[in-house]
Amino acid sequence: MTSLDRPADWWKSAVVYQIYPRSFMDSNGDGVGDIPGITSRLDYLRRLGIDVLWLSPVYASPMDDNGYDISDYQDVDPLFGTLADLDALIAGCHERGMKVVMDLVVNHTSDEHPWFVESRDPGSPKRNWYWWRPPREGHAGGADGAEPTNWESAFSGSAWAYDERSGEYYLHLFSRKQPDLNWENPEVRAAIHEMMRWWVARGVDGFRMDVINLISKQPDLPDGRVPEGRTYAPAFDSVANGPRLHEFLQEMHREVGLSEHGLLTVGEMPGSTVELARDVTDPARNELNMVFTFEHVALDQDPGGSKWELADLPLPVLKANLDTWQRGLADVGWNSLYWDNHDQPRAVSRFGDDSPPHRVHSAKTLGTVLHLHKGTPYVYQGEELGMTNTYFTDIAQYRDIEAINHHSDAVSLGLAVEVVLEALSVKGRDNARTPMQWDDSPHAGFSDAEPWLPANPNKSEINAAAAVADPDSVFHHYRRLIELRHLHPAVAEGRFRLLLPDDLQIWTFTRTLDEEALLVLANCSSEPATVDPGDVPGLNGATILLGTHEGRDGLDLAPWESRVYVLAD
Ligand code: TEU
Repeated sequence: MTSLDRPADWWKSAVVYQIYPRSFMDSNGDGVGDIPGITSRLDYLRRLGIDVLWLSPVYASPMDDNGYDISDYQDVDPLFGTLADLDALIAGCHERGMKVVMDLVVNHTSDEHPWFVESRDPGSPKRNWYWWRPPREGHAGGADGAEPTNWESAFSGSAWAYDERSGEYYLHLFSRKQPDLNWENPEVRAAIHEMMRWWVARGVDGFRMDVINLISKQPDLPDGRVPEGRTYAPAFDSVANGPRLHEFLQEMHREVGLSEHGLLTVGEMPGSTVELARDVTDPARNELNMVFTFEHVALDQDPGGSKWELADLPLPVLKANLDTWQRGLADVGWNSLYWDNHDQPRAVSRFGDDSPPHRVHSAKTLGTVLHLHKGTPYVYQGEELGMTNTYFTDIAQYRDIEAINHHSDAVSLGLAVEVVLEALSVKGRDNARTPMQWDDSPHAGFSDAEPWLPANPNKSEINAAAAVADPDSVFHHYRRLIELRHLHPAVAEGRFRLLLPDDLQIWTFTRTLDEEALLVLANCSSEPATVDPGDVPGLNGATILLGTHEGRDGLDLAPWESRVYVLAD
């Protein structure tokens, strides 16, 4: 793949499909998805019309966090296949005009990565490749409160692990088996740039960068504010968006040739703001193309609370947040657009209505609203089928380290088990990680063997085979949405304007580019809704480009009905 095949800003009119390899397709009957399995399904993805595959990690890993703990960046884990299998997948994509984006997990490695194994030796030149610190002054190593800072890991407990042998602690913002790399050390940065160039030379078309705004830590490692009733302070508040973040991103851009090679780059940035995103995605600053903000996926929780403290999400709040990002990056930078991924619950269960009468329409309408915003849309595997949460009822059903650690931590702090399980059932990451539902066979066509996580029983109704065969399915609606983006420049580049911001049911906005003006009119509620003619200018004489309810038009909208209009000149 040459830069010819990656014209400038190609990713602005592209749609990205995220694959979680463990759960997409198993080709060797071990119950775990793999790379040859993905390759066997490329024609399905081609039919959907997506332009890019984002692969969650497939690198060598002890799988403490399902691959986000890497022990060799330049090899594929045997669970997923071989480097040759990956080359075949990349070639298969390129033959079909699709590109491949790899997951770059360089805020931390696995504790089984040779770099860290060496770093454990206090005398090793690799000691300063990680964050080693002595116990807090006046405390004996390993004692309560002896951790160098009061930070909490994202997976519960302290973010520091004590190493008896060296008498020091190492930092891990995620699990103990995910020690943070010290990006202050230029040797670390050079090694990562070299590894990225190696993948570019293998033909990959871009990188999704894991928690990339955590790589620059506040040099004095300040303690954080401990919320009431908690032992530790949320670490992200103390480490996110550090003083050298932009310097490190610009250096990476230069050393790897991110725009020279026309690569798609998107940075996952928990705690990122519009202001930060404007700087990071401003092409004049040579950092990244896009960021993943977490603002819109943190609105259904108590403000200042954790994701487990559930809260209602009135539609105007969600509309306002996406509108803020649309206006914030209207003149500089570029937005990413997503409802879910491998860390978030299923979109239709969270933002739609997954009950049988409304699941299909709400899945379609969520797609319409998101894909007609300005930015690059990301479709998470199964979203194009309207796959739902699984709603586990017992902690024994969970496989995700975040869920398992949160459960034991919360229960040990006295929270009622049923309250913890309720929050896990609607917010747990395993909801996104059940096998892809290809058909209604025992393991949903994902595998011939018992999967690592059981398939959602609703595979009998919700599966790709049925969806592809049904022209009115969520699948074909997503296919038409993607087609719309490829055919109408206004979908990619049109100026965004939100209408009726305070309406509790209606989400409506326009996209305007030169002579073309599009209007999206969506009822995002499970009750009928009506709009006043005055509220939606240009509806008279407008033509429906895509609707969820065949043959309907006018001011009345059925539950979860949406229409995309091209407005008359
Ligand atoms: O996620 C970062 C992150 O912020 C999430 O873990 C978040 O804390 C939570 O799961 C969602 O509320 C990235 C990867 O996407 C995730 O899968 C990894 O577990 C994590 O980094 C560590 O690599």
